[in-house]
Amino acid sequence: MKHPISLRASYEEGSPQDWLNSRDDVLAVFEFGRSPLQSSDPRHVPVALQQLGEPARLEIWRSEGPIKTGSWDCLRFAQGELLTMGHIALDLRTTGDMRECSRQAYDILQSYLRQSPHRWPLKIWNYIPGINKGEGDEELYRQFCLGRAEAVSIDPGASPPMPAATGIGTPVDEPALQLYFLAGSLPGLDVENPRQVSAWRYPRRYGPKSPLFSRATIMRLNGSSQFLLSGTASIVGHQTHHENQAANQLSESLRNVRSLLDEGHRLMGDARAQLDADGVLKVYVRRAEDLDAVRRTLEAEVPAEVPRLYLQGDICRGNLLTEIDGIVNCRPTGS
Ligand code: 3EB
Repeated sequence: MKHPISLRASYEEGSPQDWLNSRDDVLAVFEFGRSPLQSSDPRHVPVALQQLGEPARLEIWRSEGPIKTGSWDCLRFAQGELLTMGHIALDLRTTGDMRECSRQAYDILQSYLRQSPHRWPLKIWNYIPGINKGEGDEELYRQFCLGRAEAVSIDPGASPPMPAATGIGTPVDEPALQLYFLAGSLPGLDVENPRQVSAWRYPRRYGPKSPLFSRATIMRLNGSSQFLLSGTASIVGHQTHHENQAANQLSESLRNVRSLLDEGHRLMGDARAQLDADGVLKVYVRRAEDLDAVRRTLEAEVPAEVPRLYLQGDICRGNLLTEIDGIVNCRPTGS
C-alpha cells in the first residue's frame, strides 16, 4: 500500500485568498515579496523575499486536516492532524535590536512548542533583515545567532534532536524579523553532512555563538518519509568554496545536497530521498544578475520535473552568493 505523503509542498499560481478559501487541507500559503507584518490569516505567511523570474508563485503546504488555527502571544499557527506550521514576525523598530528580537522570537517559539501536541520543531526558516550589516561580531547574522543561542538552551554535545534550518537575509529596510517552522509529535532523524563540519562546531571566527541546526531532518510519519534540507551552501569543511562564482557555488551546494541524501539513505537503510516532481527546491540568489548562471547550472544538474523557485535573498556569509533548501520525498528501496 502506498502511504500518503504527510506534507505536500508545491509551488502554485493563484491568489492567497483563493487557496485559503477553497480547501480544508491547507496548512500554509507562502506569498513572496511581502512584509511578514501583513498577514491576514494564520495560514497566510508573507515572506519579504522577491521572487526572481516568472510566473509569480505561491508555496502551498497541505497536510491531513482538519486544520485548526490560532495564536499564542504573537505566534500564529495552523495545526493539522500530524503537523503544525507556525510563524512569528517581530518588528525591529519596536521590539529591540536584532539579538533581543531573535531571543524573544525563540522564547515565544519554545513556550508555544512546550504546550503543543506537535512539540518537536523539524525545520525552522529564519528571514533576517540586513543579515550582513555590521562589522565582525556586530554583523546582524551573528547577533541573530547570539539571541537564538541565549534562548535555546540545548547542549549540542549531548546530541539532542535539532531542527534543520534556513537563515537568509531580507532587505535592510524590512522592519520584521521573521521565523516560521514545521513541527510534529516526534523528533526528526537528524542528518549531518560528511562533507561539512557540523554547524554547531564551526570555529570561533564565524561568530561568538555557533548556529544551532542540523544539516537536514528526516520526518517519518504515517509510513512515509520526507527530507527537510537545511539551507545548503558552497561550504566544504567549514570554509566557503568558489568565492565570487555563483554557478560554481550552486554546483558545490548540489554536491552537498546529494551527499546529505546519500547519508540519509545510509541512516534509513530501507528508503532514499529522490529529487522528483513531488519535492520542492528553493534557490536563494544574492544578486539578481546571477540568476541566469545559477538557473543554467540547476537546469543542467537537476531533472526538469523538480519544482524550483528562485528568490532574491542575502546569504549569511558575505562571500556566499547562493544557497538551496528544499523538501524531498523518500521512496522505499525494497531492501
Ligand atoms: C551554513 O551552512 C550556511 O543560522 O539557521 C544555513 C542554514 C546557514 C541555517 C542558520 C545558517 C542557518 O552555515 C548558513
